[in-house]
Amino acid sequence: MKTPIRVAVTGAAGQIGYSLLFRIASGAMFGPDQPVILQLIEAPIEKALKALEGVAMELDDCAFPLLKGIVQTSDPAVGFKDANWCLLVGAKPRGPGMERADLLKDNGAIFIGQSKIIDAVAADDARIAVVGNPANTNCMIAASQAKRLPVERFTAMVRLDQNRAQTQLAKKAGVDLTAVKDIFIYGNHSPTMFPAFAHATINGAPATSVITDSAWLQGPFCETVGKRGAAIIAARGLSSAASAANALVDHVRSLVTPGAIHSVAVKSEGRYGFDANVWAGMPVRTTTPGSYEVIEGYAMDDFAKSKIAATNKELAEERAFVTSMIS
Ligand code: NAX
Repeated sequence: MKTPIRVAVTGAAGQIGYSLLFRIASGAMFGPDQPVILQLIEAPIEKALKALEGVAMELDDCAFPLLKGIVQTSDPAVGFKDANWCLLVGAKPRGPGMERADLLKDNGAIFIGQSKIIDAVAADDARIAVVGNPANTNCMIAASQAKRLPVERFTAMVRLDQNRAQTQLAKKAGVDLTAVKDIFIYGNHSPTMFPAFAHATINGAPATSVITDSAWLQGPFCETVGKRGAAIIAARGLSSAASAANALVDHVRSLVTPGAIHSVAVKSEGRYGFDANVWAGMPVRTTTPGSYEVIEGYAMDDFAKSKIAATNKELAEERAFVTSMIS
């Protein structure tokens, strides 16, 4: 039997957690022959820990053959101990009347604390994937605290946006979803993100030669993808959860599958016109399990450049709000 992978998940009793944990335990994230141990971390709140107990009971009741253990804790030092993957889903939500800067600072404190502990106690090969919003900046903050773990191990999720964009292109073209390839998300996981349709292909042809309505691509397409989270809240009364959990399964699965090409928010290092120190969505190719290289060289036209400039501006502003916390 393979050695189990230890997967730490924060916010484990939340909405996303409730869709995510069962997929991990069933083998969807790491494959059908890879055992896992779930290390579930919740905020030190009685109600959350009680709910976590219930989730762990349900995991038990699924009798997943690959699930070799469940840790339940509110202590990150316990939850992140020897973890190979740290999935940072838990975050403070934006409350009524709360300023964006305050949200960034409150979450900054959480991600600084968690990252210091991850850096101290997680496995040597630990990888960190951030979902809790604002995901890109939380990831940047977490990476800023790492002394042992290299920064490229810290990624934030833009895969939900990629999946949304893929579906919208397929619907517009009237083709099967699998016909759409190479649609990548640049920038922030926020309405400013840019789904770079000019590089996408549909049945191997440029998407722009199949969908010739450029006003739709530049307008409603970008808007629908960017504002999809708000549309789900308006319809469901709750934010995206199952699709977000599914996207995290895809994010990690692609990162452990050599050759996979997908969108991930990584340290920009100045690529594609982003500030060097922000975490921005861009295309990557997985090299070895857990490692990737950024795919460079996609040409950007003036429209793409203006979209990237806008999302970069937002990321730079978010970084500026928290600079004093991380320097
Ligand atoms: P919920 O509010 O249902 O769950 C969050 C859970 O995190 C709660 O159970 C809470 O007790 C826990 N938590 C809070 N602080 C914690 C801490 N310091 N340590 C451990 N646990 C902690 O939210 P949910 O719908 O599950 O969403 C989680 C996060 O994902 C939110 O920040 C949300 O905005 C973000 N999202 C990110 C997406 C992305 O694509 N990057 C898409 C979906 C989602 O909106």
